[in-house]
This record gives sequence, structure tokens and C-alpha cells, in this order.
Amino acid sequence: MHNKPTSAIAHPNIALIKYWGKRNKALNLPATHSLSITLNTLVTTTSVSFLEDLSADQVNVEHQPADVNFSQRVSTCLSQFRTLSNTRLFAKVDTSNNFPTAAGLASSASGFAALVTAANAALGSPLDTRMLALLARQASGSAGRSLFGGYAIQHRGETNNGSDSFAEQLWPAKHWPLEVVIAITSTAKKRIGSSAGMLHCAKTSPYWGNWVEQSDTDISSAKAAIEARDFAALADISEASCLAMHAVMQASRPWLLYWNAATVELIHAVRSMRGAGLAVFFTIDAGPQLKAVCLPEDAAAVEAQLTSVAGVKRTIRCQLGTGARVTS
Ligand code: 2P0
Repeated sequence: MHNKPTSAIAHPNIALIKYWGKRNKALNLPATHSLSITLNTLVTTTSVSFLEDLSADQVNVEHQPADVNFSQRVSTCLSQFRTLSNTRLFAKVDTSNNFPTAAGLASSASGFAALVTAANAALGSPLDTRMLALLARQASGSAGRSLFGGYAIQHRGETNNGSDSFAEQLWPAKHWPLEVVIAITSTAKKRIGSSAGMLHCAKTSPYWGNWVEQSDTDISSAKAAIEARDFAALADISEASCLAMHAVMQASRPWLLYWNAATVELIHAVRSMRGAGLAVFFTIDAGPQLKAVCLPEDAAAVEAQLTSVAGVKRTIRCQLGTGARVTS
């Protein structure tokens, strides 16, 4: 059982109500609730085998040894499995993405969702979905959401030990099959990762308290908009959450700016498309890419217009996808 190589895939998710901040760094408990959509086109594939002859975990990314930081995060996550399933075996892990890593496309979300799914299956599935969501979140705050397809929520939770800080599905994709066009403006690795950026904002941004407080209201508004399939309402609340997060970053000291010139051009382009009657809104994460969320009937027009914005290198069109799953 323990040495059977097992593969799982997971898709990145994009938060409409943003997670930005930690209420407990050691347990990686989020300071805000977040709500996301899981995409289908982008894929992380991860295989895990627990082997007798290893003296440490071996982690490869794109068939190359992973950097120390990522290897340690993977090992920390796998150690939880070792404790919970009573094994001492180390694992060989191979992970690869069909999209650029660490460029604001949520590779850590799909990466850790695929990892916990594959690791659990490799050990004979001792853990239930709730526990996998807790372990994924502890590895990366957005990763629990990628366990689920369609619309997912990551609860901030209130307990000190994080037992209620889990992700779960709110609606499957078929409830409201929105589409997303990702406009890639740069594939460079970001200079400041999300964890460091969040901690910096919590310490230095004058808007921090307001941002955390706003999370409860924003999550309720977004849920109501999705429940009612009210596109205009979801557009308003999603853009507000995104821009509030970026305002918190930009007001931190020293300031933190993840956008480039093309990101700003794209914001204007989306606003003018909406003004012209297309059902589209934007969201932007800790990177310079813009994600345009739209109704399926407008996706082709949105993609054509985003492609022509100066500085856009390529676009990727996605439907809403399914949750993480074992493939072999
Ligand atoms: C989100 N982001 O809700 C937000 C919006 C980026 C901007 O979750 O430190 O890599 O591993 O818990 O999951 C990216 O943060 O952070 C992220 P950690 P993660 O999607």
C-alpha cells in the first residue's frame, strides 16, 4: 500500500473575495474569509510514492529538484500525513504545471491541493475531505479551495487551533457556469511572495483593520449575488474586494505594487467593455495578470478585446472546473 505511486490533478482557483492576511502564522489561519471559482484549463499534476528506501522526502518540480523553500513546505505537509496515518516513510513527489509558476496564477493552490489528494490516496485514503481541506490550507491558504470544483469558500474560522478554518464547496460549476479569460502580462517570478506580502501589509498598512473587518460583509454579498446569479452585483463586490486588497498593499510601507502598466490598461479595458454592454468584470491577484470573469456568451468578445490591449502576451480561456481528484 505505502509504496504505490499515486497521481492526482488539481486546478488553480481564483478568489472573487480575496484572502490576504493571516490570523495565525504558524497554523496559517486566514485573517479573512475568501470565495473562489475553480478553473478547468490550468492543471497541476502531482505524483506521490511513499518508499522504504528514502531517508528524506524528495521533491521535484517540472522534473528538477525543487528549491529548499518549496521542498520544506511539501515535507511539512507530508509530515502531517505521517503523523495522522502512523507511517514513517518518506515520499518521492513529482509535480508539474501546464502554466507558469509563481506569476500570480495560483500555482501553490493547485499544487498543494494535488499534493494532499495524491498523498492521501497513496496511503490508502485514511483522511476525509474536511481533514484534507485543513491540511491543504495549512500548506497554502488558497489551496483548500482548489479541492473543490465550481464555487468554494475558505472559512476564516474562529477557533485558535484552526479546526473551523476549512474550505468547502458552495455550488458546483453547473449552478452558474461563468467563464474566465486570463490576460498574461508577464511570466517573471514575482519579487515578493504572497506570505511575505501579507505579513508586511498586516504590520504596516494603515488600512489593515478595515480590510479584515470588511471580509464578513463582502462574503455575504458575494454569496447572495452568486445564489441569485446576479452578474452586476457579483461584478461590483468582486472588483471592490480586489481593489481593496490592492489598496492595502499599495498603502503598506514601503509600498507593494504587483501591477505593471498592462495591468492598468486592462482594468480600463474591462471597464469600457462593461460600459459597452458586455457582462465582464476583473480580478487581480498577487501578480500582474488580470482575470476577466464573464458570461459564456461574451467570452469570445472579451478575449478578442483583451488580446489587443498593449502589453498582453497571451490569453488563456477557462471554464469553471472540477475539484482535485486522483487520476491513477
Ligand atoms: C487569494 N491570494 O485569495 C489571494 C489573493 C493572492 C491574492 O491566496 O501564504 O499562496 O501560502 O497561505 O495561498 C495567494 O496566497 O498564500 C492567495 P499562503 P497563498 O487567492
